[in-house]
Amino acid sequence: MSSRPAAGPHAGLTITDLRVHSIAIADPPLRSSYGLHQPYALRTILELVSDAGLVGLSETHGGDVIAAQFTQLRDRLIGQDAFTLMASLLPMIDPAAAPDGDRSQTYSVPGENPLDAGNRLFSAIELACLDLIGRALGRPVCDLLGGRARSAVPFSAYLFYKHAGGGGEGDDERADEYGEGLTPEAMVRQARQMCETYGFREIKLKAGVLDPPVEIDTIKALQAAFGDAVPLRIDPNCAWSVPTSIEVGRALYRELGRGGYLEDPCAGMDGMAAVRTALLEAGEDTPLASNVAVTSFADLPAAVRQDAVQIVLCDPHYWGGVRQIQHLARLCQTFGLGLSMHSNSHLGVSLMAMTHAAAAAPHLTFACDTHYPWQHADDEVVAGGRIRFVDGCVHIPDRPGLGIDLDQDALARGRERFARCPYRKRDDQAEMRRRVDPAWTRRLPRW
Ligand code: GKR
Ligand code: MG
Repeated sequence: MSSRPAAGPHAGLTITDLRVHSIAIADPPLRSSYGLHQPYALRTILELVSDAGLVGLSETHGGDVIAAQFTQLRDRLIGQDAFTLMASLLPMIDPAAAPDGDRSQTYSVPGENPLDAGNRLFSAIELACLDLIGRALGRPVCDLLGGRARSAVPFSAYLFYKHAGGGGEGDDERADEYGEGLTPEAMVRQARQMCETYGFREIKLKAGVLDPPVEIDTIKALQAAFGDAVPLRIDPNCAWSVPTSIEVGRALYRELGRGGYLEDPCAGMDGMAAVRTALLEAGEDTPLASNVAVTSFADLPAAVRQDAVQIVLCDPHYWGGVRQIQHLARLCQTFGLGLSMHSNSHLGVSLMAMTHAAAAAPHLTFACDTHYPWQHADDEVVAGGRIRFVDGCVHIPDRPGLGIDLDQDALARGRERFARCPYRKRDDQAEMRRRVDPAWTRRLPRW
């Protein structure tokens, strides 16, 4: 049988090119257990071009390695039909073929486990394909996925302990919008400012940075400031031992128990399971969430068997794309797990991908994470500028595909920034040594 599409108005969308843009965007000095954010975050913007002159967009993490991987893929994509292309790439995300290895703690960049590299490439291409198809059919991406469970997707305020500075370097240094944030009081200020600006109604604190008692005080101060109506979550990215995780979990039972969660307190599935067991034995059912112990479908059976994770943090960039997020949502519902969404420093193309993925996942049980407030308007590559939040939500635009276009001048400036800056991969440890402590090493557990 011929695999050629039948003739018709949208008979096929033949791929004629994949344009890969490595860009750098200013990033403030945010802290985590991985170290310190560099003055620029690296992103990759993809343009998937069809013979009809349509262009599908995508954004994912950046740097030289992934750009080279996309360039290598290019020849496999050219000449294929966007409607059927992803089937030929499916082996890249086959869970049965997922490489074995420790997904929990050994890699140096959060969310970018080398074992899941195939998923990340597949995700980015799938998104560009869907944007392309959406443009051709005149339908939003979430409608191509079977329709939306919601048109407005809620996001959460994402607080970071931070040093003074707004990101960028030299002549390109940016104003420090949020100021230094290294005390509970400063973090309450940061939260107020972010919630007032964006309308967020849930708050996440990136922890694993200061001594646990200070981080406990920060959550307590946030709870006192915002009250019970604003759920709180805390994520130390595995910086704590099992006993410390239990101690913090118990100290924050009241604060996290109201619709919040404890995210990746310690490393590894066994550690997470031990924390869960101890909390339950103490009569405390604070759910544990993860984007470290669980980063792919291959991790789910053990997570469920061991009751190690009660909330999965999906990410359309990492889990094999927006369709896989729908599958994941159904699985989470089946096994009684919650679903939330992870993020990393990103621009508006990623934000819209996250929004469409969340819109098309009926079982999404928390507001999604986003780093978007930390990025600067000057760096946005979306035509028309920054995506708007209304009451903490991003709305699905009434436009085809992802609903956005690229500003080619802004994209060119992003490429120039990438060419100028010395960073070629994210390295929070190197930046921590450069700016804060030359002897600093990531130790797990630190406390
Ligand atoms: O931006 O430093 C950061 C975060 O630590 C990020 O990279 C994590 O992947 O937000 C993420 C998380 O929830 O672990
Ligand atoms: Mg996390």
